[in-house]
Amino acid sequence: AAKQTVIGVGGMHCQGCVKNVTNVLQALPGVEQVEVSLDAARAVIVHDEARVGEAQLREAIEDAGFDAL
Ligand code: 9UX
Repeated sequence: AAKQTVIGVGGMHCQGCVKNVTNVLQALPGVEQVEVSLDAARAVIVHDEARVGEAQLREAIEDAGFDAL
């Protein structure tokens, strides 16, 4: 089932960071839609929770060098 998860993202300083976070999240199988906001410092992700869970989303953000809050 598709689920929407909101994760705070720390350490983004420009639209390049936004693009980087967006790309690493979109690369995960099961991720269907990603919206990352620099102003709100958060990522809104629609994903198939049977394929990818919140822990993996957080891990991808951290692995890209940002803080999943
Ligand atoms: Mo912007 Mo972010 O120059 O990792 S890309 S600070």
